[in-house]
Amino acid sequence: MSSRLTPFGALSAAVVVTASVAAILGTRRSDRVERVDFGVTRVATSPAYDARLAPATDATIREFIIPITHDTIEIASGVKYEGWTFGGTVPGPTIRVREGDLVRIKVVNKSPMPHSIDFHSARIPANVAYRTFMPGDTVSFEFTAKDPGAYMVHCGTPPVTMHVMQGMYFAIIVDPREGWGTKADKEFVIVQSEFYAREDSVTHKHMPDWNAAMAKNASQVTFNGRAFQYKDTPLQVNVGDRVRFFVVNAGPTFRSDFHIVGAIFDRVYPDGTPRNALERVQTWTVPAGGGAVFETVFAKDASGEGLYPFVTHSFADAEKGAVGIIRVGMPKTHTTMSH
Ligand SMILES: [Cu+2]
Repeated sequence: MSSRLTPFGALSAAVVVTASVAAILGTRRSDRVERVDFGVTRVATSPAYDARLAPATDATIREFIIPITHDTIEIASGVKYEGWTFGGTVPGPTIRVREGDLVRIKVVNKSPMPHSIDFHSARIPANVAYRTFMPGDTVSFEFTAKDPGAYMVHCGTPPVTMHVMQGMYFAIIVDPREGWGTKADKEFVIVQSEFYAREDSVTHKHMPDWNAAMAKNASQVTFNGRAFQYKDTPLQVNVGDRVRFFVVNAGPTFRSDFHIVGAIFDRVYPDGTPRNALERVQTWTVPAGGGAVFETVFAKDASGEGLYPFVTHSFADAEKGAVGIIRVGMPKTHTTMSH
């Protein structure tokens, strides 16, 4: 497990500047600055994209350097795809901050074509911060994270469908200032998205299929960028754990009807805002471009030790890869699995 860095684990390798240095940088002495370079701290993707999250640090100023690169990704077992990325993985690393934090973004376009970035968590003039910029160029902006939630970040360069289906997205979580109201034992990020891949008959490389995208005929629908990866490598929790899922749906087009087979969400926060709290929910739809927080308890006498598929209950999409397993405790058998 040691090789499976969590996004948080990755962040721990980042430079955290203490108050005295922050003073040199011109910030208030009480501010702690955290600087993370996505080019240095990549998310582990083997054997599966590491979905585990840990709490945000106590920094109040968050600086993120985000390189845009074109990289080979694996969208299903053995299916290599020439993707476009934030930080070299699809999705890119999760950013986690707290309500009230100042978030400073510097995006470096290291790819051979124009791109941009769009934070759904920011209230900011889009024409400035989200402008398309050229290869070799950089765009920098900052915003205060005023709205708690689970948000999509993506490239917004036209045609947006193409830039998103190529892999340009990740999640940003803004923790409420007062916390989530419950203590989660485990937290996971799940980014749903779909691919429209076509194998070139000569090179056998998988290429984007624009016509399939316009016809909404996805080749794969994935959680965290690779079809079925959590069926092969389940998310592990313990009996009795309260588990919080941050679900962001990158699309570009499909909805995510998020559901756990054998469990009921005791809380759902549409858009990840506790003010939107719902109770006792079986399935909740996360729209393309949206996010939500889901909580359930795998209690000993209910949803205890066993295997629990999580799916989009739009089942044609689950058949294309948007299904995974939560393993609670260490069940001895897989024979009851029907999903
Ligand atoms: Cu782009």
